[in-house]
Amino acid sequence: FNKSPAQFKPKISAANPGEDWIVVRPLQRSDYDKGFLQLLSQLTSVGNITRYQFDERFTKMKQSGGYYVTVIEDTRISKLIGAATLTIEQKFIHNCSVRGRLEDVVVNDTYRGKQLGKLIVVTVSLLAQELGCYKMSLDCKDKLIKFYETLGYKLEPGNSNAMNMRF
Ligand code: 16G
Repeated sequence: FNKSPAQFKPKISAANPGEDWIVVRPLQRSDYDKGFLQLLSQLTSVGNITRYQFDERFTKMKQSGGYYVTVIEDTRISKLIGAATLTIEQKFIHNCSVRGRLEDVVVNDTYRGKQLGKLIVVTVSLLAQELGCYKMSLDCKDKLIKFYETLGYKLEPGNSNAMNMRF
């Protein structure tokens, strides 16, 4: 990271998220009932996932390791209002290092202006650094480039074009 954690100097942090009803924590099984999938559907297509399917996927993620699904809860109403996932890729390069990927970042659009996007992205980015990632990468829409730049992410022209093969 180009910005050390000290340089982020966010007014808000996971430990001090600004309002006492905001809690930042890892995803739990019981979040199936707290609107986790409905939240994700504000990002992209989710489908009709049963509790059983959710449970199986949760178990697989726990067993394989390297998945840090982080959520923000509005504890006044027991609903999730933000989420972001850090996935860890094992590498041989950079001395058997690990690379982080920031995935599935979403904040409920009725909670604008509380800097929750910044809160969850900074939290997960610091976690990646703590876990020894040599870099953290993300894909995003053009309109979000500025947002991620304010948090220390950089475009690397000529070096990091996102390409997909959709199946
Ligand atoms: C965005 C997300 C990515 C997510 C994808 C879903 C971030 C930083 N990027 O690119 O994680 O998986 O959208 O879109 O949150 P898709 O359904 O078109 O793959």
